[in-house]
Amino acid sequence: MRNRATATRVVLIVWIVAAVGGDVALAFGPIPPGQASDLASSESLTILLLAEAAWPVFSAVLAALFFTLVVNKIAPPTAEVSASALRGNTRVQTVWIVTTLVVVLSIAVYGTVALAIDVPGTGISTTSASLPMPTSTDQPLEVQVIAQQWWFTYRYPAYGGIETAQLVLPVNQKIQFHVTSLDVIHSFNFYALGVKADAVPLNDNVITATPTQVGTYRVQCTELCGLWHGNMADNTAMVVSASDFSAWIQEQTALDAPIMKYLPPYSHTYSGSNLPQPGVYAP
Ligand SMILES: [Cu+2]
Repeated sequence: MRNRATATRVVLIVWIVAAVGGDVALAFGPIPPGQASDLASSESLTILLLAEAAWPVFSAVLAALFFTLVVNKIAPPTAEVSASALRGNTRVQTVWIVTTLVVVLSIAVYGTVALAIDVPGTGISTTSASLPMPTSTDQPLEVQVIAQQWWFTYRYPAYGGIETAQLVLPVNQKIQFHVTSLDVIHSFNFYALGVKADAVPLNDNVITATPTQVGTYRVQCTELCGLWHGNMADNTAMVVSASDFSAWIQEQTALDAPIMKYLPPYSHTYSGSNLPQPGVYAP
């Protein structure tokens, strides 16, 4: 019986150390998707908070499992214990109800507030914004993502609607992605920016994020879209300085000049005669 009391205490202490230690480690560990945009940062914060709330519960379950399988085996209780031991045990009931209430209500309040107020980057809408204006950093730069079997192309309506095969974005500029598809359902995933949006034909899916770290990133399709879905990824998406961005835009504008007359006018969705056909480009 004494062994049992000691073992209970040891399991309890190990659980407290694991719960606190794990939560501290989480706070300092790298949490996906990272800090490459305001949206990614807010997603990382949400994941961190959920993990911080879940880890003590998860480690308590492991501790209880250990107690049941090991301690009960080595130092069995003298009398049979059943759930009836909880009846009338006000302390256990209070701790149980208050703890779960606090955990669940905190997560609910945080989630509701984060959704209700426009936390930078969480603004996701399916309504179309008006067509773009020349940009400043507080005014979003519209960038269209056009998915098609099996590649993404991008259009920059603020710069004459040029179309490119590579995604380049200016750092610290609010980007309003408009995601659409020309054929089947795809999904645009710019993981590092925390941006993931379905690309659906005849739909304009809008998601906003401000990239905050210059770098080279991966974008990929995350919706099975046919034979070469697995190849629908690009490791050369870039976030660059404002001056590098305007140099790149100028370069692309020059490259696109000969084919601009074949491009359909910029639109939030493409269909029918507005849908670019390969034959159009034939000389
Ligand atoms: Cu795809």
